[in-house]
Amino acid sequence: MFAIGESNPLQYFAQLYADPDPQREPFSHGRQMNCHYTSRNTLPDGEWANLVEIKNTGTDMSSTASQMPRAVGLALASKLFREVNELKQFKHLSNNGNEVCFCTIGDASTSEGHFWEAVNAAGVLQVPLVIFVWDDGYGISVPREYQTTKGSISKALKGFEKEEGTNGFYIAALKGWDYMSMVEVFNEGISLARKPIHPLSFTLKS
Ligand SMILES: Cc1ncc(C[n+]2csc(CCOP(=O)(O)OP(=O)(O)O)c2C)c(N)n1
Ligand SMILES: [Mg+2]
Repeated sequence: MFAIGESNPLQYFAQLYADPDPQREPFSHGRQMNCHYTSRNTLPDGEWANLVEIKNTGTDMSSTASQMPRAVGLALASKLFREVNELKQFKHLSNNGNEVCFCTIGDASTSEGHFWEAVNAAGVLQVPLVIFVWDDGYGISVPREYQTTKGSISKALKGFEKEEGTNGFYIAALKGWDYMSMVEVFNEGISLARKPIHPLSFTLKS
């Protein structure tokens, strides 16, 4: 968030010390723990901001994996903007559904029910969602082998993998310490997610 100019050290410490001042702590006004960022999607008068021109971040929440159903919803919104003609007029909310939702989660948090509901729904709906599991081998002090079947979330997800003629999704295992190769895989994954796929079609009924 510092690198993309969406936060700064003053805001970081304001959130850490639960500062209620919205100028210093714009993300949650002191209500959340540190590193819970979000971007404002409305203007002071309550109207929608121009979401196409800003970097949009949906806030994390303290219950691990609770971001997952919201990530599916955001990705589904993008798909709807792509496919539903009646939504094309809202040019300030979406660039014709070209957005990809990039969502991150810790390895231990993949044990939560929300995670499994979300990956199943994403595999069926074929929405532009990229899920990045930060696998550091621990959930606080619990080692991965006591937390995840086969000690590997990519192995455990194998049955969800996309095959010729099926839905599902692509799975890639990366080296977390090799930043440049991660960037390459992210680029590839995001391009794949952005490709139009139409296994389900949506129509807006009044
Ligand atoms: C639903 C829920 N249960 C328990 C916790 C307490 N808790 C906070 S972080 C954490 C471990 C998370 O581990 P992991 O997902 O691997 O993320 P990491 O910190 O290792 O990146 C737990 C159990 C929580 N925040 N929410
Ligand atoms: Mg972890």
